[in-house]
Amino acid sequence: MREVNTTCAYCGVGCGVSIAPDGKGVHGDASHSANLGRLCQKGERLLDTLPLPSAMRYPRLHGKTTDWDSAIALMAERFSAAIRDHGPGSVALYLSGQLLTEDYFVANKLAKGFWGTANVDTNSRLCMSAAVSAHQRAFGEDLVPGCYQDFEQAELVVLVGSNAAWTHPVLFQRLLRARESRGTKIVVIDPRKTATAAQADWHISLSPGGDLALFSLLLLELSRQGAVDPAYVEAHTQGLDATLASLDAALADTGAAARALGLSLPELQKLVDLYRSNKVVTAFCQGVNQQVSGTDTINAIINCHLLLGQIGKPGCGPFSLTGQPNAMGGREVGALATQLACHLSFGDAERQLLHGFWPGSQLPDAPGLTATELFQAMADGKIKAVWIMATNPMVSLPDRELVQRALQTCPFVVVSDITPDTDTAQLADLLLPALGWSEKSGTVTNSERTISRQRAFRAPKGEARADWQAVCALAQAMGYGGFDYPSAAAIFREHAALSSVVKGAFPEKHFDISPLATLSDEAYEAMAPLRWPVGAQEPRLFADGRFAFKDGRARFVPPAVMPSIPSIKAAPAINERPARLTLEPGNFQLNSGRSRDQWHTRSRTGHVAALCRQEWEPQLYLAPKDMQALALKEGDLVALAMQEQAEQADGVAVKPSELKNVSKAELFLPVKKDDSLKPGHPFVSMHWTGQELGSGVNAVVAAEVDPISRQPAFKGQKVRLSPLGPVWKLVHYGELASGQQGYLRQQKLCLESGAAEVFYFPPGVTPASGVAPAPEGNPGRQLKVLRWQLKAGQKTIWLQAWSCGEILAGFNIAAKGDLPLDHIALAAMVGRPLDGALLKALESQVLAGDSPLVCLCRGVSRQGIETALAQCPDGAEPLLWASEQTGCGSGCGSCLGEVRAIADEFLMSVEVSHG
Ligand SMILES: Nc1nc2c(c(=O)[nH]1)N[C@H]1C(S)=C(S)[C@@H](COP(=O)(O)OP(=O)(O)OC[C@H]3O[C@@H](n4cnc5c(=O)[nH]c(N)nc54)[C@H](O)[C@@H]3O)O[C@H]1N2
Ligand SMILES: Nc1nc2c(c(=O)[nH]1)N[C@H]1C(S)=C(S)[C@@H](COP(=O)(O)OP(=O)(O)OC[C@H]3O[C@@H](n4cnc5c(=O)[nH]c(N)nc54)[C@H](O)[C@@H]3O)O[C@H]1N2
Ligand code: SF4
Ligand SMILES: [Mo]
Repeated sequence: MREVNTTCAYCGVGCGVSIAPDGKGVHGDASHSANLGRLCQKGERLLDTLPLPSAMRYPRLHGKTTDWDSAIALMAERFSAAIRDHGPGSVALYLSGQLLTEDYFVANKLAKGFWGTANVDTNSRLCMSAAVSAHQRAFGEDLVPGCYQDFEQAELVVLVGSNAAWTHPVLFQRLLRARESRGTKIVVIDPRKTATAAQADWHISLSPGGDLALFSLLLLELSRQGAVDPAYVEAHTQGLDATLASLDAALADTGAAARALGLSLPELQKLVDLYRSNKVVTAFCQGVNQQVSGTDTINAIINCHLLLGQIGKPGCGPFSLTGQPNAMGGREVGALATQLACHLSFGDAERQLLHGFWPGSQLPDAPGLTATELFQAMADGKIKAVWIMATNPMVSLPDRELVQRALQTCPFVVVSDITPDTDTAQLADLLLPALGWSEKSGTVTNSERTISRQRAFRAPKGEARADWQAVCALAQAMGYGGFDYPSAAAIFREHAALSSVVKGAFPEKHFDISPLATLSDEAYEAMAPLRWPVGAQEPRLFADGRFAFKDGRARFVPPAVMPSIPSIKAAPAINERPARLTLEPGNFQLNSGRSRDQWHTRSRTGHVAALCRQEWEPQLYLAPKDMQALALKEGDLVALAMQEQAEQADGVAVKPSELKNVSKAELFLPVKKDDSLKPGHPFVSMHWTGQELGSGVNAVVAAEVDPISRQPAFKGQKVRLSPLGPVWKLVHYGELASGQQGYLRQQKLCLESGAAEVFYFPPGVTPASGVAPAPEGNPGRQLKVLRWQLKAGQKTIWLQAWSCGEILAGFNIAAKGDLPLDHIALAAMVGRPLDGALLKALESQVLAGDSPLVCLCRGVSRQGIETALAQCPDGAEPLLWASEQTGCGSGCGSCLGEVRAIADEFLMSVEVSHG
């Protein structure tokens, strides 16, 4: 057996990973051009994610196991009937950037080619469609010009609306190393001071939504100050004058416009100087794509690069960071409702070409419904059968309530997933088990156009099938020819052959993988990562200044909607207002995005304890000024609702008595202070689902769409925030039932060992102190109950423990308001003999909050040791001092090594801060 080289399952960096011959080890593939051997935390933990809490092995119809033949026969019947009775517009596919290119290719072929509907959209609509539209408008085709080496060869890298340190970590690490070796400057434009911004040379904390105005101002100033490459503009572009003229009028007062964005004139000038005197890469992601003006903003960025002639050359260019591992592959095969295969559009010649290529096909003559339009049509009863593959729209699409209504209205919902637990799978009529990463085989394309193989290295259990196999089975059952592929390789060859035909007919197109049309099965199996256009020597597109329009010229694109200057007045207004229960709607604009260790709707990462520690539970992060203005303390609960809904309501905060009938579109979140935020712009991680929150974050995010790309503007949702004050929180440890009822929200935590569950209670409601029922399967077991309380400053913490035969069987900890706890340390106490020492340790750990306990014997936490060290007099030996002051290490002494390490670390940090 040999190592298997495959590609990471997560982000669009597309790192190569090598799997040890026994399938038990993973490391970065040093030969892969994307990562050159490096991996991030998520990549390192890939194998840990594979055992799912409940994997899907067999098809299920309305919850009951069925077989594939029956499932496919039923699908053929339902989809055929819908098309026959209601037309091709009544069926749809909703796909995902986590499918392989081969899956995507056949799905698109089935719907667009044979069902005759363009109702094929993908979660890339929520992610990349603004970039797709902007590329098409500027370049004539959806093309990312640069490659990752540009990040290393640039003199300046500007990251706009990208938290790459967390979301594209390996690429960001490449950038940091380049800075070390050659002094690359890094500028981050983000309203939040993210982990990425914290490492930048300059963080521009722009007013949210200000990017279009900023890059428009930059274009104007560059051109006014003569920083133009006239030869380039003259030879390779068109539309500059018209673009400048239209912007001139909108942004006449540069100073006022800059100030409104939160920038001084000298700062704007600094940015102008940086652009005019450096080779610049401008990389952008969801902070730009997920705006109402997303497409215009990307074109504004591209405009600046065209003006400077900084495109198609080493170390410069606009760079769209793709989100998912195969968002790019989906775009290549045309699996968006707004395009056909191979970057074709819906013109007659293009449709003719495809018709000729797929005998018997009938192609739609207009774009289909985009993601949000599709679910609206579904809710309106217009879609009679839908197949959702590798995405969880109940959580990820805007307006969860609408999505739920849509899935409940649609008469036949098929969902293909690797687990039946997702919020979407629970609403399916028919569930199909798909092969997941490690079991499936095919290709993916990353952000820099590199196609790499994903290879199977584990045998699937049960009857899960590759998504392409399920699609082809349905197509054949519906009587369509051309779906009898023997392998993924055969599909890939057809994709490449189509690219060859398209290139022949439209030579101006740049997407070209035609040399791969003749790959043998063996060559496909062995295929090393390669970039398209396949066969080109030059890794960048447009090196020759030729773009994909017939005339070869790139387009300067003026904004379709002129830049609106976001007002920064909202922030002081909140601050001036006296604290009161409900703020008027409109004062809060909710920002949402990714946390470091979780992947999207958590179906692949929420069960790995190590990936859950960074953020145990959903929280609403708030700027300190907002906390103050609303008289909120950390841990207080707030109710969050969409502004639209708030406007209909009477403007009064939820009263506890009304909480029984809370609207679905309301979220209850504890708040956490976050210095990185601007007032008025709270942040929440997008990852939380019905399993943790009883609902998803997008229950309160309706997200207007960008009129050009139809991408939802997730990043700027107007919300109403109603403080509910400190409420009772209870955490239960152990496998027993906690005996709780009447809570507002409950969530199981994912721990390496042991179990824990968190409960939040409505205002005015206290947790039950009843005896926990005996564990299931052991009804006769006698439990002893112990109840007591602890004082932590002003706060009273209630404890209740159950012992069974002198063993601690489980316990509850409850308090009103903030209750930080070290869940790992506490859960580990369950199952130990309940003696005085354990009780003492338990109490100390509770008082230590979420600081881990170091000395178990004396109950001293890391925090306690650090507090003592901070008071250590000069000349005293820190270890001895800490031990004397806290008692740590004076019991069994086994913690002394750890105490010494803390003391050393503490001394180091003191030296660093002094030196
Ligand atoms: N850990 C992790 N990594 C991932 C993923 C994941 O789920 N988890 N998902 C992958 C996918 S599919 C995607 S699309 C990418 C997304 O990668 P990113 O786009 O980097 O991630 P986000 O956190 O969605 O948003 C980025 C930043 O946009 C900022 N922002 C909000 N509003 C504005 C604005 O008006 N202007 C500007 N300039 N910035 C703004 C936010 O504050 C946030 O810091 O991540 C990929 N990588
Ligand atoms: N509020 C807010 N909402 C957002 C965003 C945001 O920033 N803020 N970001 C948006 C963006 S950029 C994105 S990309 C989306 C992501 O949103 P989703 O696509 O909904 O998120 P995932 O959790 O990745 O869903 C993938 C599903 O496919 C399943 N799966 C995994 N592998 C396979 C396979 O091989 N075959 C099949 N059939 N199933 C598989 C997984 O178990 C999971 O249920 O969320 C969007 N929604
Ligand atoms: S950077 Fe992205 S592709 Fe690379 S290992 Fe991390 S998650 Fe995987
Ligand atoms: Mo994404």
